[in-house]
Formats: sequence, structure tokens, C-alpha cells
Amino acid sequence: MTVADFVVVSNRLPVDRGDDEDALWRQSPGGLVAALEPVMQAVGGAWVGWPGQADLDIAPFTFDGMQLVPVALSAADIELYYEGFSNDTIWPLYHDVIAAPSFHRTWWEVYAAVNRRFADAAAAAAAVGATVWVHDYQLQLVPRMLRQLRPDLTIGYFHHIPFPAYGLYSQLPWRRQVLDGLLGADVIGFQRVADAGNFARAVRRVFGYETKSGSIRVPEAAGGVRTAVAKAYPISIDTSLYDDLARRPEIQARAKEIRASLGDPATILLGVDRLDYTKGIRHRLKAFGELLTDGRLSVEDATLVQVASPSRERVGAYMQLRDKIELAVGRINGDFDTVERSAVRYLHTSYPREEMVALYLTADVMLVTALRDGMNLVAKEYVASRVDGRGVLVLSEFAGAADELTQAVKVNPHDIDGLKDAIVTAVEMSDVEQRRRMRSLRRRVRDNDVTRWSERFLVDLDRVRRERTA
Ligand code: GDG
Repeated sequence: MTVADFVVVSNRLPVDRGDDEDALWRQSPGGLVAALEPVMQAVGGAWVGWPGQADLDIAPFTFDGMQLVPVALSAADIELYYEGFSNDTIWPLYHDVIAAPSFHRTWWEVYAAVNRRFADAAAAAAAVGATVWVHDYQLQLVPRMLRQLRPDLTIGYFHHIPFPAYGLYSQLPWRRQVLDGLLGADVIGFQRVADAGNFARAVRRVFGYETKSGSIRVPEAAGGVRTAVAKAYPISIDTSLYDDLARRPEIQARAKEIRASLGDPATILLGVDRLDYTKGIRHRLKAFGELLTDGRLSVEDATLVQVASPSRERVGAYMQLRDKIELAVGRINGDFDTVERSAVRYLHTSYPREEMVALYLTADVMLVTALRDGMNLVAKEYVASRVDGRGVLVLSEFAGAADELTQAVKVNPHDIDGLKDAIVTAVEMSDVEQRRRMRSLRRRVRDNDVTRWSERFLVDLDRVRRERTA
């Protein structure tokens, strides 16, 4: 394996292995790949990550101009490191304990051991003086481990999910180790200013280090003090991709076909989420169901399409959530459906991106009612797809996207009456008002796309590298 000057480390490699006989690799869809692919191809970068199947132990290979470095995970690793510590300890804790986090010492041990393997693989893939960019909450210990292995590297870390207030964070039995793991990075990026602030406060409380406007003074084991940057870099999407898809005649035709197949209601409302308790799907259903009960909406003129793509199906909290959502959908439809019309069209599946864009184009009202969300890319994708300048985004103030998308109709999803009023406001909004708001939203998403995001992060990382080598 040749070593690379730029290495990305994330839980998953950006490819999926096909089920066909020759098991060909295909690029998995996602904004991160879209943002990093040009950088990776320009510098011949390497990407370290899990190839997506248990016990798949394969040698590094080249794909689309990138070197892919697989880290094998056993079935037990997946259960304890991924489903356990990552998705049943850190995920609920960092999303304000919407679900109760489980703390298990065995999960922690395996999390640390798997992080060690990712760090070893990244260290082996990185050239002398290389830049390494680590991603997300599954790999919080990697920055420190990597720095210990390779002090010559410049290390960035981006946290895709919220960082909670200290009162919650402090519940974590391994709060020191995790903070120390993150502090191994030179630049620690968060979605919101508030997340960076929560992180800096935790560092002050746990270690007493000096923090000042995005800089943290970190004492080093070898003596001396290093300055780490901790600030907000709100992630975005490949905006022009959604804009281009939404202009395609066949996708616009598909949007019309979807509307017709729903019986051509006056208003189509849409939710698109991984089936996750952070997304507020039940709150949305409750509000919509009550609006039908109150007669403020009727099944004759409003349909809610809810795409809930399957996610983390072996974690207990997700199984229970699915049951509750499906019970709620069944009740609403049982009460309000007619032979011709359905109140909720519930789709527990995932669709190709083209179909998602057709859905965005069909939706008069997009409902993003997350109880807590790092950013929420769906909100940005909806805006980017509305090439007609119409449509209303109802957006939770607890999604990171709310900091930027100020012309959305803001909601507190816990306030069901407020949510109902916001939905009615959206349904009744005049064409002129829709266009005024959408113009501003689209400008924001166009000016801040995912390439701009990665550039901002990498420019700061490069500044650290140059200062170090100066
Ligand atoms: C995490 C953070 C942060 C969903 N269903 C289908 C489908 N999707 C796509 C969406 C969107 C992506 O998945 C979901 O991104 P979100 O940002 O909405 O949410 P998370 O998955 O929770 O992502 C989040 C993000 O990381 C990035 O930093 O914004 O806060 O939680 O792109 O379109 N795509 C297709 N079919 C589906 O059925 N093709």
C-alpha cells in the first residue's frame, strides 16, 4: 500500500458491496463523499473505514481515484462498538437523552479497542506530515491515539451530531477519556456554535484548560502547550446536484405522477427521515392526526407522505419506535381514510435519490420536526430541489439547520398546539409569501454548499499545519 498525504477516517467506507455474484463495489450516496471526492482525487487520498459487512477482511484497493483502506469488524464488534456504545450510549446521550442511554463497561472496552484499530490503520496509511480528517462520534478516541502514534500528522475531527450541555455530558462514565480523545485533534469541528460552546465548557469543567473564542490551550504529554481550534462548520449538501435533478423533465413528470396517484389533494405534506427517535416523527403524526380530528384539515384535501427509511433495526429503542409509529399511522388511517384517500402514506423503505427529489417537488409543505438533530440535510435538500420557488419548510428549532434557514416556519415540536398552528400556517401560506421565503432559503443553500463546508474546514486545518512547520 502506498501512503497518502490526505487521509479520511470514518466508520463506513464510502462504498457498498453489491449482492451480485461478482460483488462489485458501488459508491454509496452521501454528501460527505461528494464533498471529499474531488479533494481525494486531486491528491490521491486514502479513506479508512469499515466496508459494511461483518468479518470482511480485505486488502486496501483503489476505487474511483481513491485508495480505500478497509477496517474489518467482527459480528461482536458491530454489536458492542457500533450498535452498543456508538448508537445506544453516545447517540442518545448526545441527543439530549430523548431515549435513555445505556452505559456498559464491555461496550466501552470494545469501542476503545475498535478505535485503536482505526487509528492504527490511519497511521499506516498516512505519509510523513500528512493531514488526517476523522469523522464522527463512532471515532472520538482516534484523534488522540493517532497523535500518540504519529506526532508529525495534522489531525482534524468533525462531529456530525450535537455535542450536549455539560449537565448531560457529565453522565458519561468515560467523559474524561472521550474529551481527551477529541482534544488530540488540531481542529475540532461542530455543526452549531452552541455545540462548540458546549464542548469548550466541558473541557473547562473536566480539565480546567483555558478556552477562548474557539481556541483551547492543550498541555502536551511531552511538555509544552498546543492550541486546538474548536468551532462551528455547519455541513451542507451538494446543492447543484439537487437543483439539476429537480430541473429534469422526467423527475418533474414523476412529481406530477405522485400527486395524481395520491388523488391530487390540495396539499401534500412530506416527512423524510431515517426511522430514528430524534426525528420527531411521532410528534408530527400526533399534530397531523389532531388537525384531522379538529377538522382544521381534511383527508379530502391533505395527505401526509412519510418516508421512514429503515435504520439500526437491531437496537431495541429503534424496534420499539417502529412499533409506536406504525400503531399511530394505523390509527390515523383507520379513523380518517376513505376508500379513495389516505391520510398518511407511510413508506418504510429507502428510495433512489431521483425519487426523493420527485417527492420534494411534490411536497407543498415539508415537515422537519426533529427533537434534536446535528444539522438535518433533508431540510437543505428540500430547499435546493424547489427550483419553482414554491413550497414551505416547517423546521424544528432543535435542528442545526434552523441556525441558517431563518426563513423557514420555525417550530418547537414538543409544543403540539404550536406545531399544529405552524402546519396550518404553512398550508395556508400565500404564493407570494412562499416565494419570498424560498428565495432567501435557496440563496443560503446555494452560497453554502458542501464544498464550501469542506474548504472552510480544510483551510483552518492547513493553517495549523503551516504554523507548525513554519
Ligand atoms: C447525521 C446527523 C447531520 C434518507 N432517507 C432516504 C435518503 N435519506 C438521506 C437524506 C439525507 C440523509 O439521508 C439524512 O441526513 P440527515 O442530515 O437528515 O440525518 P442523519 O442521517 O441523522 O445524519 C445529521 C448529518 O449526519 C450530516 O452531518 O445533518 O444531523 O444526524 O441526505 O436525503 N436518501 C435516499 N433514500 C432514502 O430513502 N436516497
